[in-house]
Amino acid sequence: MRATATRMRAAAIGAAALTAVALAASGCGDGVFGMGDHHEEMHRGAGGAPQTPVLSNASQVTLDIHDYDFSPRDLTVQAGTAITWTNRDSVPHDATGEAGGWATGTLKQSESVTISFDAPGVYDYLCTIHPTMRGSVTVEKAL
Ligand SMILES: [Cu+2]
Repeated sequence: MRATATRMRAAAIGAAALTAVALAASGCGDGVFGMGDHHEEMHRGAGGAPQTPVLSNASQVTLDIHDYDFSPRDLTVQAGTAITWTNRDSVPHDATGEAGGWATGTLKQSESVTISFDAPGVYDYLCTIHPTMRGSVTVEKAL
C-alpha cells in the first residue's frame, strides 16, 4: 500500500512537471518571457494601423519609433536630408537598411541617431530585433 501511495505521488508530480513544460512549449507564454504587454505589441508591429506616407521638403526630418512601428513608416525626402530616428519605446530597436550600407545600431529608449541620405533611391529598412517592423525612405533628387 505504501509503495502504491508513493508511486501515485510521483505520478502527480510528474504530471505537474509535464504541465509546466507544455506551458513553456507553447512559446510566447508570459511565463517564459514575462512580458505579456510587449508581446501583444510585437504582434501588432508593422502590421498595425495604416499610415499616411509623408513627403517632406525639410532638410532635417524626425522619425519616431513607437509602439513597435516606425512613424512615418513611409517617408519621402530630398537628397541630402538628414533623418533622425528616435526610439520612444522602452524596448530597444534599430533601423537597418535591407540592402546594407547603413544602420542606426541599437537604440535604447530616448536614444537617437541621425543618418543623411545623399543618393536618390528607395531605402527599405527593418528593425533587426523585431523583423516585422519595416519602413521605407524614398530619396528624391534635390530640386
Ligand atoms: Cu524593434
